[in-house]
Amino acid sequence: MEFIDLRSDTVTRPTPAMREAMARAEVGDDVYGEDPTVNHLQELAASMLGKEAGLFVPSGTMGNLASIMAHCGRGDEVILGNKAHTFLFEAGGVSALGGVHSCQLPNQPDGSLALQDIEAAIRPGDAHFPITRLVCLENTHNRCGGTYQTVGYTRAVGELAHGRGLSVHLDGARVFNAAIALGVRVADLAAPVDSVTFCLSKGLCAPVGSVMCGSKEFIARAHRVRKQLGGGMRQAGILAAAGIVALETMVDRLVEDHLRARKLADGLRQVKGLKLEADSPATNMVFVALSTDIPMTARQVAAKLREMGVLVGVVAERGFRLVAHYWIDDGAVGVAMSAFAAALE
Ligand code: TLP
Repeated sequence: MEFIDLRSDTVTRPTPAMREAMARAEVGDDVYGEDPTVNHLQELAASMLGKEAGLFVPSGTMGNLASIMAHCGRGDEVILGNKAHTFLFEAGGVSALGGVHSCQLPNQPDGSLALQDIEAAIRPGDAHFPITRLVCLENTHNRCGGTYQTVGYTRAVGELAHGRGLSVHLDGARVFNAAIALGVRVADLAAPVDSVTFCLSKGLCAPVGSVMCGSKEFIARAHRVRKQLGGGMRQAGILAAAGIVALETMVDRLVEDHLRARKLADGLRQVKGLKLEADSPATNMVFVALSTDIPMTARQVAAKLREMGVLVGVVAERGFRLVAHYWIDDGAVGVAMSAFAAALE
């Protein structure tokens, strides 16, 4: 059965144009810095993000970890949200592999960290405490509903952090979705932060990879960390070639995913037994909850949907996440809505 896969935008397969570019890619040994396609991708990414340099890494998880390790030494502290992907879903790599202590602040419903909470969390210089080094933001914010942070907010965090001698890293796995939703340049969202990781392998549809961007000096440090983590990939131009096609052709179309997510949300709002936040979705993610009168768990409903050819993410006992992406068209949105109605009948 051909499934309609709404579990994530990570399930996107490469387009025919990407496969062609991959087949033709010129390659070299990237650990020696000699892969022309990787170099091209890194330069293109850095220029789009408005940073001096870029570094191709196998995943968003490695990009965030390598960034935090390049900013912090062992025993230093990173301030992040209690719903941050880096805190919840990266297997504790920051502490397990980086030796970096984390201070989790409550994410506000829109995914932001309150400025006064950040201010209050910065440690005074006292030998009892770890040294606060870094603030991490996430844009769009996955677990807060695919919400976006504005340029003004990001700037305010940058000013606060820099004023206190801290750096800022942005987990921008979906920062292009944020830029498209806000109608701003992605470089404007990245300007206030010292480093950003964005993913090629989510809504942008490339099969593998993320790019870290920052100053030349930061990327030089990150390069060493990537090697330590085993992320030196040799003839990685095969993968980078798809990333170039992603950056050149897949950014502007993200607006279609946002429109389809809205259509899906509006349809699901009409299904008895489902609840959605009034202002959702902000971008390409739709979070849906089962109302209390439904005598099934999300897992049980998801199993019924699967039988009807629809895959959804189960994110809580009674909660789902559905993500619109390149391989979800209007027809798929219609099928998913009908499947939910049938599953809850
Ligand atoms: N997120 C995945 C899952 O891990 C939850 C998904 O399906 O959304 N930052 C953010 C904000 C992410 O959403 C993800 C992946 C990552 C980092 C990690 O990227 P990868 O999977 O490339 O390591």
